[in-house]
Amino acid sequence: MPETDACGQPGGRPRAPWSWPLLSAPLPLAGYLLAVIAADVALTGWLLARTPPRDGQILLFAAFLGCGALCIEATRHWGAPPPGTRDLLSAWWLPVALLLPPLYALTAPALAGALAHWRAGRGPVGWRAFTAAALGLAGAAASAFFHLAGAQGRWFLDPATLVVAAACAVLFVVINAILVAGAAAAADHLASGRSALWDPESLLLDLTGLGAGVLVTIACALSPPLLALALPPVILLQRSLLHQQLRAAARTDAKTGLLNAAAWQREAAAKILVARRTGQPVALLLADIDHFKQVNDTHGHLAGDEMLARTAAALAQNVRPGDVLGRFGGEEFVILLPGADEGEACSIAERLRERVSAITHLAAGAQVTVTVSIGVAGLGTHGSELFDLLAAADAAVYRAKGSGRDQVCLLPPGAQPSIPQPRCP
Ligand code: GH3
Ligand code: MG
Ligand code: MG
Repeated sequence: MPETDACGQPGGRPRAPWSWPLLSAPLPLAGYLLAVIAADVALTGWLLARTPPRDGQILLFAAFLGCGALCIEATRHWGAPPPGTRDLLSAWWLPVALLLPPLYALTAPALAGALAHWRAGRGPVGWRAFTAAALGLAGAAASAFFHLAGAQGRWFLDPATLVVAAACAVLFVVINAILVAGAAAAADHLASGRSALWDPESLLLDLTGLGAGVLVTIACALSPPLLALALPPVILLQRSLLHQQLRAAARTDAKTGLLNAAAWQREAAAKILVARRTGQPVALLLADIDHFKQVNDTHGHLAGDEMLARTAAALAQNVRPGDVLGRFGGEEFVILLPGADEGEACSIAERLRERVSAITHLAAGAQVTVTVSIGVAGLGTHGSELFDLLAAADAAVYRAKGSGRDQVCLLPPGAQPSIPQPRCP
């Protein structure tokens, strides 16, 4: 878990905090990340001076670290998961926090982070150091709280102390989430940071990690050798969690957060099959950014990428949940609109065209804007296969470009793009 994704929104903008190398990050973000890392280092030094580690504790700590290392090893051959991927290492950090003094919870994520970085090359170093520090501080706070509550002996048999342990687990997640959301805010990404905190899928993952962590803690408090029994199920959970996230990433276009072309095609073809069976109308929009090469040439490719992401976000915000939106190619987007006939599709396309033309981005003091030309095609009118709709929408885009760009076009069935035809109302 809490290598929390603070910014995994479709068309996530501005840049996610982890995409900045630490030293070239904007000042507020770099300052925030360094402050959290410095707090972690300073607290570690202070705790080391106050509570030197003891032999028995070091042995237990090494056992938890070993379990964490085995979890990392069990998935490292799948390659480096994208930053923001959640893991189940908290299943080991929570017991460290509850069963050992706060010093250990503070240092465990940094050691595991270094190992993950060495073995699996996971994530940008600055972000990796920050997430380890955030996890460490959250773990140390949970640990201090639990020890202050005075849990002793066979505490896991006392329902009241079990509730305190669960509360500490929640505290661990909440503090970590707040620290990560702070980075998102410092990267001018507050809205996405908030949504990441309350995203139901993320909450479920956090609860899974917490549940596993509490169970491992109880097993280990009963008898440390029981860790050997806890290890296989946690590894299995970790692998399935990572597999699920890698599958999701494989469907997604990294630059815009939309479906990539292959995933879009699969999902659109499935929706068309359903529509053909049920007789529901379906329309397809193909949107192509106008003169995008000029945007790159004038303002640079980074500004071009930013406009791509902003265009994707504008489209995503203005379609319905059942619509299928994807990045089709370089500066082309496709949207399948189940339930929409051609008239409705033209109105939707017109609305999308307006929204995109309202986007502005400041690049080196210059305002960047873009427009789109959108081609419309309808199931039945332009064919019964996805390929037919794509071809018809492409021809309509071609017409829109020829008629001056920044417009929506629907061609009658069988029309050639070079023959003048009326535009959408
Ligand atoms: P038109 O109005 O006729 O569509 O003109 P255009 O310049 O948009 O079309 P053209 O096909 O000539 O150029 C597309 C440009 O899109 C060229 C390419 O460099 C740019 N592009 C494609 N993918 C990306 C990307 O991921 N990032 C950036 N920044 N540019 C991209
Ligand atoms: Mg194009
Ligand atoms: Mg273009």
